[in-house]
Amino acid sequence: MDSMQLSRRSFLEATAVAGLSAAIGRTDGLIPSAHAAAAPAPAPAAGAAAGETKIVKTCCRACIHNCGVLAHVRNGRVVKLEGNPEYPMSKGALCPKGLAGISALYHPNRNKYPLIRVGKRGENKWRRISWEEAIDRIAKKMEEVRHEYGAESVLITTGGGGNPAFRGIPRVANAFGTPNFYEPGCAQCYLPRTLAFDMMYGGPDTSIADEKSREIYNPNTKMKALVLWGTDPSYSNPAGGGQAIVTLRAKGVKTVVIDPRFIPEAQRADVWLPIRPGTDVALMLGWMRYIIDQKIYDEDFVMHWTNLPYLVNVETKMLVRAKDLDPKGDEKTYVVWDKKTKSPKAIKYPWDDALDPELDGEFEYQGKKYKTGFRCLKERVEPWTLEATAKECWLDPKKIEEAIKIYADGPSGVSLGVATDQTPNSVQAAMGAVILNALMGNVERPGSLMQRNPSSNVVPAGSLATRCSYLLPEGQLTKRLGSNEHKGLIQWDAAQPSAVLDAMLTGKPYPIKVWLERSGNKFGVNGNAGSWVKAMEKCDLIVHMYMYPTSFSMYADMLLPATEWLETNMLIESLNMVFARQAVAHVWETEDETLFWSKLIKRCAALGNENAKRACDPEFMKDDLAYWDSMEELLDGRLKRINMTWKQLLAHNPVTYMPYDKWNTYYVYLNKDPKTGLPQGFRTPSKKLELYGDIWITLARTGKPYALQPLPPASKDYDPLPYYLEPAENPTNEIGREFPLILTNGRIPVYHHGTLRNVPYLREIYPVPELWVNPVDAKKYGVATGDWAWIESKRGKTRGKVLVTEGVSAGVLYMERFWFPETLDTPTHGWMEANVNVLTKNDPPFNDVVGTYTLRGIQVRISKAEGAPEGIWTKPEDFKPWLPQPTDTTPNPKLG
Ligand SMILES: Nc1nc2c(c(=O)[nH]1)N[C@H]1C(S)=C(S)[C@@H](COP(=O)(O)OP(=O)(O)OC[C@H]3O[C@@H](n4cnc5c(=O)[nH]c(N)nc54)[C@H](O)[C@@H]3O)O[C@H]1N2
Ligand SMILES: Nc1nc2c(c(=O)[nH]1)N[C@H]1C(S)=C(S)[C@@H](COP(=O)(O)OP(=O)(O)OC[C@H]3O[C@@H](n4cnc5c(=O)[nH]c(N)nc54)[C@H](O)[C@@H]3O)O[C@H]1N2
Ligand code: SF4
Ligand SMILES: [Mo]
Repeated sequence: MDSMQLSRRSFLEATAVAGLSAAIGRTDGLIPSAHAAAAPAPAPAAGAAAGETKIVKTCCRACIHNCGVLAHVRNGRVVKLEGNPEYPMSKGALCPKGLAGISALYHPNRNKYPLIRVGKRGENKWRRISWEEAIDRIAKKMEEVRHEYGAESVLITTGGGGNPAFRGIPRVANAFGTPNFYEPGCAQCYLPRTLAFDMMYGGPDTSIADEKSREIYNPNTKMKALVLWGTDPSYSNPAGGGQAIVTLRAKGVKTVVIDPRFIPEAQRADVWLPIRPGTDVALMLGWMRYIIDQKIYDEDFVMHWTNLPYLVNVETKMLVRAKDLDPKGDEKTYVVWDKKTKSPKAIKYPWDDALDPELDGEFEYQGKKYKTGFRCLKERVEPWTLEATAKECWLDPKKIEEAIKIYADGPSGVSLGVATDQTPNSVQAAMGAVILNALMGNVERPGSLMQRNPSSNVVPAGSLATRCSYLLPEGQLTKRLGSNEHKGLIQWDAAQPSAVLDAMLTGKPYPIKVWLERSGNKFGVNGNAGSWVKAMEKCDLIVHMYMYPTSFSMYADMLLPATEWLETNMLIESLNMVFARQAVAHVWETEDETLFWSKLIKRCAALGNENAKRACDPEFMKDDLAYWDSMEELLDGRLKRINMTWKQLLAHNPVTYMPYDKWNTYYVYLNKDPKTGLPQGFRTPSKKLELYGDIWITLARTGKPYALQPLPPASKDYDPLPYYLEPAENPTNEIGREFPLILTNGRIPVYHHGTLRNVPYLREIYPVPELWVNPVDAKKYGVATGDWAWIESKRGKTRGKVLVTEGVSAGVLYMERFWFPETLDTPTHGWMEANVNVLTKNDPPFNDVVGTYTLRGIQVRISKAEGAPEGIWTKPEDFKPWLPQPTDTTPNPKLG
């Protein structure tokens, strides 16, 4: 990288003058001069004498994590950040994104006031308005659209990565009356895993990057092996996340890494499997086949605690219930094949010693055909010998075998990351991860990753405002775009982005007239980003709430200034502790979005929206909390669950709500259910792990267990077992002839999704996206390290800076998403130059259960480019205008 060759000193010299030049972003162009980058004498922080430094405990939020921070505040200004050693996951570490907090807070190009567009869309000309006027205009337009087209013509979206009010967004949508909410993660991030683990286990998934698999933080873990499947903890975890894995290795834990890219974890792994992108489910089926074939599964656990011995009706694919054998039989009791009597027998929960169930078999009884769940699984994995698997996944069969053997010597666990969520195999991969963990008995025992630890419940799903899908008016759920076909989306109350896009473009089944968007840069994170431009032209009002303008803002009509994390109050739970993120500064007229949404719903209620009125009524909302007038009211409301107030939490910050040893429980399924005296089992219909899931068929047909009302069936049933779908674009089919290389992506440590590309220090480290090319392909396509190359897919063309490396296999390329805040004002609006999401695919095939499209593993071609995209900044001195500026510290009476 060019910038890496410049010394640190030359960078500082180049930027030293920046404090003098109060550069004003274009968004300030029409703001009265009195408000432009003024720097009045700042007020001292409360409780500190002028000049004295006060250290305030807070928590970071520059990514989806919440690492503990000690913020040093002097004269009302944050002057230094360091890690808080009390935070159990990061233990005092902060990563570059967190350390960039000061630059982000005092960035000269923040959104400072609500702005309304005055020029044409894309001209980047704005006029300042008051919050009052902004909320009034938005609410009136929403109500107008509701009357004219229906509430469903309003779309509300957010970002998956990092929005602390995440669950509050579908709540707002439902309170207004629209079923249409989406975020660019969801079916492409985490939902496939939360869904499969919830359906099949009734407990959390094993994503390390989502702070599950908490056994990795247990200093006395009994873990012997860890499989990192499409996850990259060194880059994606709480700060020092790589350290947690290093510590495990130092204790002798062996690791297997399944990743096309030679990430830090791969470098230290016992076995690295550089899998062909998009083929993970084939590899999983291969692992299952080996485990079954070699009989190395935990037979006792599989027999007693999974539903694999239960009988399946071959014709209907449904599990057999006692009532199917005998009309007087129970609907919730399942059936096994009893070896003693050679007949199907209802088996009482949790077990019946009088029976001798067959695990693996196929039977005919009274004219009906039955198989055990185990037999169905065995048949499903039959084609996937080590050789067949290796061929499909571009791996060495011996290495696959070595990896399985490491995993099989448990206790161990498969941690599944986001990689597999980003292909149409998404839910199948997550089902595969449940099955692999369960076959080896790696469930709720010491050293395994699937655990149900208690929670304080003050921040369910990491969000202050809970989801309240019951607020959605009757009949609206069936109108949600895409979620009737892909009913798994209902778990997150979400629409499918591709179906939303279709409605926007065609006006069918109804048009989208208003779009409220609160996250960073949808052009950086949505698949096939370019497909949204035409669709957006059809919206009457597009509002963007964020901390600074992004490419998305250039297509919007109103910009609202959101608070940075150093300006926000929030409750954080980490393991057995609760922390406060507290505002340590406030600049300009930025507002916490949680308050903004509340005001918006209250205004809609005042304009006569009956549905919104219910959401503001404490009698109706009860424990789900009616919309609030201040952050403190909301925070106090949530903290009631641990008998605290926000002020008390701040006085004790952090609090340990349960001793670690009590929190760190195992074998929850064996706890006695006080009502029955029997083990409580898992939170599934059978109380067993549902590895053969007829629940998937029921979901497709009715929306159960997530829909509050029965829904019409999807066009086809979902499969009760994982199946492998070859990537639709692949090197061996027609498209592969034109676009021979496979492109995939994954996290880089210094940015969070589309964020922070405006922070000079981070752009110094990683100024432009690297395109990783294997030496074989570099030679073939005539590119060398440092060259710019064109990358083209069926959908578009963009550039990346070549890094020739054996860190990816021949035939595979790697590049991460990027956009350039410095070219917002050019016709590219910053998102076209070097962005993998110009290339990715958002059309079918989709994952049947949740509608996932393809972000990883698409076909592309490369060729040498003449040079860098025009206008982008690559040298440290280019970033001068963006160094933190002296800033107006505005007291905000609304902050608690
Ligand atoms: N620094 C940083 N941290 C982040 C984020 C960020 O943007 N930046 N985002 C946060 C969010 S929202 C998420 S979802 C998590 C995700 O965090 P992780 O689950 O750890 O996922 P990634 O690092 O995106 O991807 C993991 C690995 O998948 C590899 N990969 C690519 N294609 C394939 C494939 O087909 N199969 C397999 N097996 N591997 C493949 C990539 O090379 C990458 O190393 O990170 C969170 N943390
Ligand atoms: N090609 C490709 N595309 C991808 C992915 C990939 O790996 N490859 N990853 C997908 C995944 S896993 C995800 S989760 C999505 C992420 O997509 P998004 O989440 O939409 O990404 P951003 O808009 O960058 O993230 C929103 C940002 O909002 C910021 N934020 C934090 N707090 C607040 C707040 O209080 N108010 C406001 N207004 N903003 C706040 C955070 O810094 C957060 O990162 O992208 C998806 N897109
Ligand atoms: S990992 Fe980094 S950005 Fe994320 S919360 Fe921790 S310090 Fe902040
Ligand atoms: Mo994500």
